[in-house]
Amino acid sequence: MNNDGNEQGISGGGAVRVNGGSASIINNTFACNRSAYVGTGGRGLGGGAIFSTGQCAITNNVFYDNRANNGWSVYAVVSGSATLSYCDAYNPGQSNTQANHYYSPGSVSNMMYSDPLFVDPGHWNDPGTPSDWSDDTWVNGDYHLQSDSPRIDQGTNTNAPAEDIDGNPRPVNVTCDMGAYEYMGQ
Ligand SMILES: [Ca+2]
Ligand SMILES: [Ca+2]
Repeated sequence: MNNDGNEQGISGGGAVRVNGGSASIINNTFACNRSAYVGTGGRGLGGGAIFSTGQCAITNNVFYDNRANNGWSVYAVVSGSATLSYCDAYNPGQSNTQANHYYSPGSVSNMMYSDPLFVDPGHWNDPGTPSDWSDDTWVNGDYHLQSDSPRIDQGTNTNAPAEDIDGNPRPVNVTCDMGAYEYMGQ
């Protein structure tokens, strides 16, 4: 799954909202999703890419430039209910910390917080009104990994889909990459 350029202004979860139950979210690329919810009393929730009230296993994903008041990448409503492993979370020009990207997760392991080096990151065009997202327009990108991407061979093979989003066999070079696209080499 490749989620880019979504906007959610109602209750959080710019790309994915898990309402209770359980979900496995594996080998996705979430880019430039935005959750702008501000609730009663101005208290915003968040989850720029994922907002969950259930049990989530979140593995081998790349989160890039997702925005929210809390949990730029993931907001877990039930404290400790998200198991995060082998993911990269990066917002250009921001302080890329676990606390900024993941609100109230459970276990967090094998995480990275640096530029995944996409071929061409998509972006929002803003006509000079940065506080208003409603007038921005989305420009598609190319989320294949560059040859020197630090996300190549950094995922886990456990439970990873046997094909990437292009239908190519995964893994290449023994170990799965993070994100929706396995790097195919030359
Ligand atoms: Ca704007
Ligand atoms: Ca690989």
